[in-house]
Amino acid sequence: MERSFIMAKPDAVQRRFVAEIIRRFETRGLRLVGMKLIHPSRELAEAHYAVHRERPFFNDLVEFITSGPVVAMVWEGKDIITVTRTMIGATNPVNAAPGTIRGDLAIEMGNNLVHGSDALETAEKEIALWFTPSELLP
Ligand code: DAT
Ligand code: MG
Repeated sequence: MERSFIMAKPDAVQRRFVAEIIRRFETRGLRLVGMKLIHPSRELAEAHYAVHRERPFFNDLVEFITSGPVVAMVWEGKDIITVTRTMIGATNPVNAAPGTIRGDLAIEMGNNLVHGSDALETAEKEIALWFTPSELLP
C-alpha cells in the first residue's frame, strides 16, 4: 500500500487545525501509520525543503517551518499522492479550490497549513527523513 508524508505546518498547530486536518484524511478512508509532534531543527527543515534551496523564498520557508511545532504524519491508502495532494489544494491558497484544506482554511502563500509529498519517490525520502522504521506501523 502506498504511503505519503503529510505535515501540519506551524500555522496549522497555532490555529488549532490539527484535528480538522486529521479528520479530513480519516473520513476520506486513509490510514494513519505514524505521527509525532516535533519542533523541527533548521537542519531538518533545510533537508526537507532541499529541492527549493536555490529559490528566493527558501530562507523564509525554513524560518516559517522552524517557527514552532509541527505534526509530522505518514498516511497510507490507494493513490495516496493524488488523493492527499488533491485534498490539500493548490500551493497558493488564493488559487486553492473550495473543499480543499488550503481552499477552505488559508489565504496566504507562506501560511498554507499542510505539506504533502508530491510523488512516491519523494514520499519515501521524506518519510525516511522524519521517521525511523520503528515509529511506523507495519
Ligand atoms: P507544495 O507545498 O504545494 O508542495 P512547493 O513544494 O512548490 O509547494 O513549495 C513548498 C512551499 O514553499 C509551499 O508550500 C509554500 C512555499 N512556496 C512555494 N512557492 C513559493 C513562492 N513562489 N513564494 C513564496 N513561497 C513559496
Ligand atoms: Mg512540495
